[in-house]
Amino acid sequence: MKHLKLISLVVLLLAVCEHGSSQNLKLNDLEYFEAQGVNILVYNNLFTGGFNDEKNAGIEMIHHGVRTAQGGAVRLSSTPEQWDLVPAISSRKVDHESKSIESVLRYEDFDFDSRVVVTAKGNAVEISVYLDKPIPAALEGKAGFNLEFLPSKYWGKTFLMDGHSNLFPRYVVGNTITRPNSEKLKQFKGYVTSDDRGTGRFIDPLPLETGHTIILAPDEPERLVKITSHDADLMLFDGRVLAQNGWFVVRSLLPAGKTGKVLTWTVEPNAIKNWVREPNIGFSQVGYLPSQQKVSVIELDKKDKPLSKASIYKIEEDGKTSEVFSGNIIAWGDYYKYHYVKFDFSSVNAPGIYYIQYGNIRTNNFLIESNIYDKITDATSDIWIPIHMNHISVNEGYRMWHGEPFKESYLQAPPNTDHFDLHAQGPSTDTKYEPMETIPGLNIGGFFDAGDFDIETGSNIFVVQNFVQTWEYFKPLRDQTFVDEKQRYVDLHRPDGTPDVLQYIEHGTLNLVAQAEIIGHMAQTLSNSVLDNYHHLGDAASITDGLPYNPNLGPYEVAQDGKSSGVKDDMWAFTSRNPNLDLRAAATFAGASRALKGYNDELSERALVQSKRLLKEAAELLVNQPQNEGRRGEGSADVATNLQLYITTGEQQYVDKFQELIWKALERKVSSNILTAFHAIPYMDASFKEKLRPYVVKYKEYIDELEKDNPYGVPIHLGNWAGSGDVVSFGTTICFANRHFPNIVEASHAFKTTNWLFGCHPYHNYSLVATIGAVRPKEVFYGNNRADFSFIPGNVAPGILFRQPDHFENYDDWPFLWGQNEGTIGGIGGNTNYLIFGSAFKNLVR
Ligand SMILES: [Ca+2]
Ligand SMILES: [Ca+2]
Ligand SMILES: [Ca+2]
Repeated sequence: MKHLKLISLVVLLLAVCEHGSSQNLKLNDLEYFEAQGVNILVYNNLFTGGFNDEKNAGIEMIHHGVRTAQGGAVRLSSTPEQWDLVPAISSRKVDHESKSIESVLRYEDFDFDSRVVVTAKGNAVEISVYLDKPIPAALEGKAGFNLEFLPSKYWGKTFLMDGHSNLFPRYVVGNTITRPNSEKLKQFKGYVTSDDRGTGRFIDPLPLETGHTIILAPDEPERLVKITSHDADLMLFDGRVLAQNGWFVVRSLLPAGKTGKVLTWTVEPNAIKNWVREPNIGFSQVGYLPSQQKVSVIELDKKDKPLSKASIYKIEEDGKTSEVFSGNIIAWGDYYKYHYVKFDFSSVNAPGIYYIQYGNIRTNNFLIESNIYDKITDATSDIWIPIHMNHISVNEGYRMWHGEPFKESYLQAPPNTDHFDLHAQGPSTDTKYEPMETIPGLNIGGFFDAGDFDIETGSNIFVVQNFVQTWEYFKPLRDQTFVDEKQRYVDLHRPDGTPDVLQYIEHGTLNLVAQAEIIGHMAQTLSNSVLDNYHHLGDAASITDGLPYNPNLGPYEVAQDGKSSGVKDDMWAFTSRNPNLDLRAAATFAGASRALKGYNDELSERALVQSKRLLKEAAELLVNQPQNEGRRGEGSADVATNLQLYITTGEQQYVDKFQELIWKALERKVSSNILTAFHAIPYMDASFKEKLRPYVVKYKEYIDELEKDNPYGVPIHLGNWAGSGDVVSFGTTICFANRHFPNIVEASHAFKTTNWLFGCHPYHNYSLVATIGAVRPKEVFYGNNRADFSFIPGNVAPGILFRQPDHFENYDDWPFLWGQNEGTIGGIGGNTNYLIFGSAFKNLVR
């Protein structure tokens, strides 16, 4: 007995030691610091140019499963904004022996290098900044070390600065001063994020508190972090004072005139003892058809021990619940950070209200019913899409979503202009308009691009194409929207006798035809000319003053007749001619002309005229511009364009070109090109379909491969914009594959897309489509109402964003990360693509 006791004491001691050491941060093989419940990443994700500061880079902390801190770096302001300068990480050295990561941060504009060394010290990291040369004079009092904390995880919680207690504010009520613009550092490419209203001064936030030790959230163990610096003041700022997407910033200035180790912080995140992340039980929030396969994918902490069984409970009419099914948990395996198991409850097929019980976790309720998918596109078609109609007012009940935007039309963008939304005006205007001259008449029709308000011509072409395709394949007669182009007024939930999709085709075509007629070809974009109204949040009609810019007036001055102003707020038309864009427009105009015939004959005719003209001119331009030859016919869009041109004109040259391109494209990548081939089937002879068959077999192999790639069996995109769009395309492709080749591709695969979109995915189990999902859709999206922490119904979020090296996330209390929460109108991830998927899927279910 004594002997036994001794052994158990040793076991106990070992367990204690192991537990104690598990709280120490280790530098793991993925090159970040790790303890159970704490990950500290050191430039695993880098700051990028272009849209800059997406709050996704720098030194980051994933604290009990949530990425709560990022942006750790030498920064040049107290509360860096999206277009403030970011450092390049010119080197990064990982030293497992000394448990440290050393990086060089460089600001090219100031020839300024600093070295940031992060070293594990027990349960903390020490962050030190080294300088070989003193900071440049221009950066004295400006260069500092910052670390940013996610407001939605800290507001309402407390912090202690040198023992003095305080609350993180729910909303910013700022302490700011203004200083002369001469003291402000340049922003990215010289852009300016705010309009100083002629004061010549910029806003400089003051710290909420200053001290040497800050303890964040001592009242919330999951969020508790202690930061200490003996050699510098720690200041706490609220970045929301300058921009709604700002974070709480802890900052220390770097000392002037010093070299060597100039700053040291100790950052000690609390790790909850024996913390294990709660299982994420993925299932379709929209529910299931009685007959369909029903599989929950459960995401588990690798330290979690999977249970052997889970249950389904039914909710009866009297409110009582009873277990109706208990089934085995089947292991799938590891995928990045977590372990995945599956729970198949397909045998539960009686209509009713249910929930899943896994251990002591009870999910919210879901339905099994034959009509659950009937309404999956209604919010998108009735609400999201009309709210994104430009150059028109949109009303809903008592609420005006927006007034009529951009009444002053657009100015000709001057030559050689770079644009913050990734466009450029080339060396000439390619139009009859003088630089900065108003181009009247462009303020008609079209759709807002996304969370911003510009007309992206390329994506508006997709949009009209998608509507035409929806109309021609599915003829949706749904009419819930009043659209009056003469009144320039849209009223939601007011049927007007015309199918809404036809009105959306009309609205999109009106802008594209106006571009072709007025400019002579397609503009790249109609977009903001100044950054300070590009990030606009609020009514689109208030982005500009509605008055054309008059250079004879002073800044902010309005002409006596009230018809022009000196405010430089007019949007610009970027008009460099791109014959490939013109070709795509020509194809789309032809489709729009077909759809509009009998509804708006005049517009149908104008679209056809422009289609023929652009087709002819673009073809000539492409022949005469050898530099374009390489581009022509290379991309997937060109394959689709040639198909559309053939459908429209019936001309042999287009079908020849299409035939030449499609097989090459399928050889290159079957998964991204086969949908175009399916769309061709009705227009080709039987041999085309036969020739396609082996590629469909290959596509089926791709579908099967995905089952091994990840536990959800869908294509998971790991880029900077999350991949709902790919999952939607995947579902659409399956629907059409099943339509043409039912013996090769079974309809059941299409449910992988609905499952993913409606809740069966990593990180959380909320539906990624705003308001779709009986009980728990996501609550916040990056729409143009994001400052209200809200959503526009029917929006599809890009969703589950991957952060290097192993983290998936989707914030549902913080809308401002576009890569996870924005919705777009066209393009790959566009909500009009979801309309096609939903229509095709409902057809398949029927
Ligand atoms: Ca845009
Ligand atoms: Ca209507
Ligand atoms: Ca104006």
